[in-house]
Amino acid sequence: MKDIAPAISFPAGLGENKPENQAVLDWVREVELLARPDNIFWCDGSARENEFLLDQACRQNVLIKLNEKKVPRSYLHRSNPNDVARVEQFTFICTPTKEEAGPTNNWSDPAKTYSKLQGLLKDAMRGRTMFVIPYIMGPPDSPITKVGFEITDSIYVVLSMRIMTRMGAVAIHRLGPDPKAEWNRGTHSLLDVDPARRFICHFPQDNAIISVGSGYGGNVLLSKKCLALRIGSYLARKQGWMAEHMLILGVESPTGRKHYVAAAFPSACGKTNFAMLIPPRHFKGWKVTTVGDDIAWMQIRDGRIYAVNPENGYFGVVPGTSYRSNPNAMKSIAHDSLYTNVALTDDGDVWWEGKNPDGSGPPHALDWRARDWTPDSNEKAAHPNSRFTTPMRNNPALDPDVEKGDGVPISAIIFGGRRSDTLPLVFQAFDWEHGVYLGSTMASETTAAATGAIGQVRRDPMAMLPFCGYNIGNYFRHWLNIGKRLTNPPLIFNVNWFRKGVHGQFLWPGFGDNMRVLKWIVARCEGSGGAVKSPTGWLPALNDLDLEELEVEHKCIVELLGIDHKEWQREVAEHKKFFDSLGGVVPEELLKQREELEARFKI
Ligand code: OXD
Ligand code: MN
Repeated sequence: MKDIAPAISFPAGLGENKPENQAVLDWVREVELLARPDNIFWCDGSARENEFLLDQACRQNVLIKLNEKKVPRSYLHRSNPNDVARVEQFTFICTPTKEEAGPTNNWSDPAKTYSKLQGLLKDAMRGRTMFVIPYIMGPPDSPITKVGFEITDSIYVVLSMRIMTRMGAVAIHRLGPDPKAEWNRGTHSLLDVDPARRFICHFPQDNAIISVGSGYGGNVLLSKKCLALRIGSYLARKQGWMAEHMLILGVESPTGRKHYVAAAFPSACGKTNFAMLIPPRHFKGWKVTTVGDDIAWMQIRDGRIYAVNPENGYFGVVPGTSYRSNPNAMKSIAHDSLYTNVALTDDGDVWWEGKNPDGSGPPHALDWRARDWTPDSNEKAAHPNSRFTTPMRNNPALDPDVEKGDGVPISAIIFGGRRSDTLPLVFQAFDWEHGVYLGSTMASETTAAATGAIGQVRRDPMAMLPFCGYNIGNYFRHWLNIGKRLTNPPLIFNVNWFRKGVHGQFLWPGFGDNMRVLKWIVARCEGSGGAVKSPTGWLPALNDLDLEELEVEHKCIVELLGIDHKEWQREVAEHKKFFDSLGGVVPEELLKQREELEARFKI
C-alpha cells in the first residue's frame, strides 16, 4: 500500500473550486512554483468529489475498500511503518524569539526554518497532484470559527479532512474576498516519508503551518493539532478566548436538568470513551451526549464559559474499542469511516485487539503491515495507535446543540491522567486558582499516540504539553486571567480512572461506571453533593458517590479515594521539580499554591 501516489487526471467540473480571495490565490501560486505539481485540484467538499477521490485512492492503492455488507462505504489505509504517531521531537514552534515558544516547545528560527522547508519542498510535488482544501473550524455561525486552507499532495489527507472539518463552499463563503481577512495557511507534503526529513513547523505570527515527511493524521490533518490547538492557543490568548485539548459532553438528569462538562485528558486516555459514555442500568433516565471528543474552543459571555467543538469528526484510537467499552463509537465506525493501521480479515472486514469483548478474533488476518497474522502470532494485528476517522454525525449520542455557534455553557472542567498511584478517583479544587494549579501540575503515563517510551509518568499541563503554541508560563497566566473575568466560573475537578491496587490490578472499572463520578460532579455544581475537605481538595465521602449495583469491593473504593501522605509528599516534590524545570516562567500565584499544598501535608 502506498502513501505517495502519482498525479490524478480529473474531469471538467471537478477540482475547480477556486476562491476569489487574492491572498489565497497568491499563496497557492507561490507553493505551486516551488513544489511544481503536475496539476492542482481545488476541492469543493461535495459528495461527487468525495466519490471520485475515493475511487482514485482505491485505484492508486492508497485505500482498500472494505466489505460493503460488513462496513458500508468504509476503507482501510496502511501507513508507512515508520510513520504511525505524532512526532513531538520534530514538532517546532517558530517564533521570532525562543522565549516566546517557551521551555516546553522545540523552538526554531522562523527565517532559517522557512528556508530549510523551502529547500525540502522544492520540486517535491513533481509527478503528483496538489490538492487545495478550504475548511472551517467551528460551527458556521460561531464568532470564533476560523478559516484554514491546506495544500497537500496526499489524497488520504483530503478524504480525512472532509470527515474532520467542514470543508468547501462554507469556508470560501466565510473568508470572502478581503485579502486582509484572517485565515490559516497550511502546507503539507509527504516528500518521501523519510523520518530524517519529517518536520511539523508552526509560525504563529504568520498564522502558518508547514508539515513535511509524514502521512500520519496528527502530523498532517493540519486542522487538528496544528491549527485548532497550537496556532489556536496562540490566537486564543491574543484574542481573549481558550483553545484546549478537551472533550465536551452534556449530562442530563432524569428530571431534565442539563449540564455541560469539558475534560482535559492526555492523548489515548479515554476522552472519546468518556464523551460517548452510556450510563449503567442503575442510572435509568440519565443521558450523556457528545459535543466533542478532543478539542474545545471556549469563550466568555456574561461571566460564563461557553464551548464549541471546532471539529466535524472523530480521529480516535481503535484498539480496545468494543461494544462493551464504547457502543456509541462502535456504531459510529460501523459505516462511512476510514480506518488506518488496523488488521484486515479474510472476508474484508476490519479487526483489532479488544474488538470482541470475549477476547475472540479471526483465525487469520493481514496485520497492519499486510503480513499474515494468526492468533498464535507474537505481534499485534492492529498497531496500538491505529485510528478511525468518522463523521460526528455518525454518533448516536451527538448533542443537539453541537452546531450552536454561541457554544454550550460549561458547568465543570475536569483534568485527568493515567496514574497508577497517588491520585484519587476524583476530587474538587477549592477555587479557580487552585484548579489552575491542578491543571498545571497534572501528569500521565505516556501512550502510543506519540513516538517514544510508553508508560512513563510525565507532567502534561492541562493535557497541552505537546499542543500549547507559546510559552507555557504565559499560558498559565492566561488561565489565571480568564478566571478573573468569570462571575460564574465552572467548578474544577481532577479524576483518575487508572489507579491500581497492590497487585497491579485496576481498582475502578471505568467506562460507563464513570457516570458515578460524573453524577457527583453534577451534584457539586448544583450545590447538593456532599464532600469532605482534604489537603488536595474536596473529596467525596463513600456515601456521597452513587455506588449502587457496582461490583467493586468496598475496600477498593476506600483505596480509590485514599490520600497517602507519603505518596503526596513525593508528588508535591515532583510539582516543584517540574516548576523549577520551566526556568522561572511559572506565575507567582501557582508557586504560592504549591507552597500551600506542601504546608497542608505538613500539618
Ligand atoms: C489525538 C492525540 O490524536 O491527542 O487526538 O494524539
Ligand atoms: Mn488529542
